Amino acid sequence: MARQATETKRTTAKIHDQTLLRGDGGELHQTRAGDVAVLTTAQGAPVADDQNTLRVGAPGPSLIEDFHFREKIFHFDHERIPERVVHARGYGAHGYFETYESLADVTRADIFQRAGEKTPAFVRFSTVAGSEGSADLARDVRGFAVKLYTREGNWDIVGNNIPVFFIQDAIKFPDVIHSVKPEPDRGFPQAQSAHDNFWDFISLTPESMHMIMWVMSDRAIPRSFRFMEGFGVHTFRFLDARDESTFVKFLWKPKLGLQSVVWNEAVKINGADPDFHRRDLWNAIQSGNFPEWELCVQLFDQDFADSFDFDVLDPTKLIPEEIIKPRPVGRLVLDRMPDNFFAETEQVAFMTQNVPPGIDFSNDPLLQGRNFSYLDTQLKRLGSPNFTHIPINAPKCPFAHFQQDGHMAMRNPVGRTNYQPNSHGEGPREDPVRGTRSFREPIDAPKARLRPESFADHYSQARQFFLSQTVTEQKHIAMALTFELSKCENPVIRERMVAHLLNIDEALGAAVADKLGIEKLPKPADAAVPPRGDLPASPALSIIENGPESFAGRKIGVLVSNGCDGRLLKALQAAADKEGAIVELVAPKVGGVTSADGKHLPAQHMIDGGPSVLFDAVALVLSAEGAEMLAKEAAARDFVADAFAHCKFIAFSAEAAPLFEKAGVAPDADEGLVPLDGTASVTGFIESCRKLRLWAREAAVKL
Ligand code: HDD
Repeated sequence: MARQATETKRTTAKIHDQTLLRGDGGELHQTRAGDVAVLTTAQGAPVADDQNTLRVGAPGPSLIEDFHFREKIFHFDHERIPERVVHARGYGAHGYFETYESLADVTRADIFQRAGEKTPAFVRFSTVAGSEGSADLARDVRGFAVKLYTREGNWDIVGNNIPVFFIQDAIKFPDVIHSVKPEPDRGFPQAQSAHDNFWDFISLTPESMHMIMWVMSDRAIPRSFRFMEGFGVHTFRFLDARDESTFVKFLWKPKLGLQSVVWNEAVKINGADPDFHRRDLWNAIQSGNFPEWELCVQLFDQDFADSFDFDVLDPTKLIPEEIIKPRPVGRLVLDRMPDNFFAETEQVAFMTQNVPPGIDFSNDPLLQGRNFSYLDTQLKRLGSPNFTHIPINAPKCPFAHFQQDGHMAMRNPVGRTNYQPNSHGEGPREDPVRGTRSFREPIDAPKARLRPESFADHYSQARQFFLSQTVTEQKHIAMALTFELSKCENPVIRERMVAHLLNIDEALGAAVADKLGIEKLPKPADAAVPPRGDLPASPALSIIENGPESFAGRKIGVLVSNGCDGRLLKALQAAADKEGAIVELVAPKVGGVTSADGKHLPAQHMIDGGPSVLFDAVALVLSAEGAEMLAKEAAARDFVADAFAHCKFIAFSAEAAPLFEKAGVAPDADEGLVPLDGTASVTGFIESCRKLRLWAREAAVKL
């Protein structure tokens, strides 16, 4: 029996005024009807029905002539581009760099010529090992890539939040990355270094030991991108107007100080909010709390390089800040989120070889290899040599060249001339004065596959890093190593790692071995050269020693219930505002609570979706019934127990006692538990929070 086709009810805008709208890249075409844009195909044809394919009867076979359907599905089928082979998961923001003072005495780089000059910037933070959809709090290095759109071309500082690297020669990069990525036969683990392949490679690669100390420290589980340092890692060169060279290392220092989470917290954050770092940056920028970093430089000459204990071209070594004090030369402010994640954050192409005149490379073999790899990878990922035509990658200064054609060419040379020299008198020419020049370094050396002997000490700086940590941080390193190695199935790998640790610090090696159930300590690993004696501790290497001066930019989660003390909450909010901290309410139900004085208080979280791991400190402002009721809920008990176990400061109204009891926390256990007995006590609580954590509690909670 023939079926009656149902005519779909739809709104078709009447077109009064056809205006052609062009996006930045000229790629968007929309016809407009008054204020209502009419849906069109990519060719610009208005669409009448976007709900049903064109078919014969209903139901019936679809017609190949349905060009709208074909175009829509064709485009959808091709939406994905290859994710970055490393640093796939990332998040970016726009901002600017402001130069503090002229550095004309050391570099002719235009960005450093004029005090107060503002240069547009785009920054992408990332994890290294995980896929694009992996969780933010993986234990991993964080990428810190900065693109500065200078008046003399784009300058990319493609750095990490760790100042050293796993390997000394770029030829080993595929190996270290293969080893950390999911194992090829089974396709797991995702975004984790805790598996045999990684530790197998590492334990066979002693040059990675310094980096391993950093990656096993809390640096690898940062609380926020906003509270991380960034490092250019390699030694670069500044060149002045006469092409005289000064060596330079680049460091980014966050204005809000350093902060990390603890591992037990990281694991829970990944479940509660896998986008924790993204959301944090988004919220901060959208609410006008623009994160800021100072760019610092460590400047030194060849004499220093010759006299320093280690080779300045070895990317597994750093120059302690106590030896060369970083000099602040400008600030980076992130103040705008991209309009579109894919167009900007995904398509941005960072390349170490993007340097403007006045900045040059050193012979660091890792940097030399990177300069090849970053251009190559963009062709694979973005699909065309014209990736510089994408607005996020295009320079913002005038540019002129004869590169033409290729896939997706958006701009080609205009006119007859597409070569030079030419006799038409057209087109751009080189400028030996303004143009990029390299440092004229005389090199007289054999062509060979060599590793400098000066790169051979793999343990001294690893030990220096370890000894520069507070006792708390040292403990976290031991716990991280134990956890990671406990996930290795092969005992040989575990023992081989312990043999390296014994060279870094005997007590560390013994503690890890004990937890791993290794009864007889292995012989310390053979070192290529005997490690130096103890190097002086460098306090700059500790996170705890370099925390914030205030609680600004941090977040307090307040567990509230119906009938709670509204005045106390108001006082807490006022004190937090004064400090520059954020308060979010966590309530038993979506929608919020009503305080004792009858006011409705909207909450940002329901208790099951707002665990205490999402906050830097917590408060419990409850009525007696509220506390009784919440004491029966696992999520509320965990809220308190976790905040306590993670050494957070906890403020509470007297009525909260039953919840404490059921959570197994004594309300007078230590000074990190702050009773709120009036509005004055609120100020004391906020002041305590400046320390971020009560580390003294850690021994008691046995994290
Ligand atoms: Fe790399 C991406 C940082 C060594 C090859 N790298 C990439 C990103 C960062 C770094 C932050 C992400 C950029 C973005 O957000 O788009 N990489 C580093 C640092 C290194 C380092 C600090 C050592 C000091 N990298 C390194 C080596 C090689 C690469 C030795 C290859 C020989 N890196 C790449 C790459 C990536 C990349 C494959 C992937 C996506 C991309 O470049 O654009 O080319």
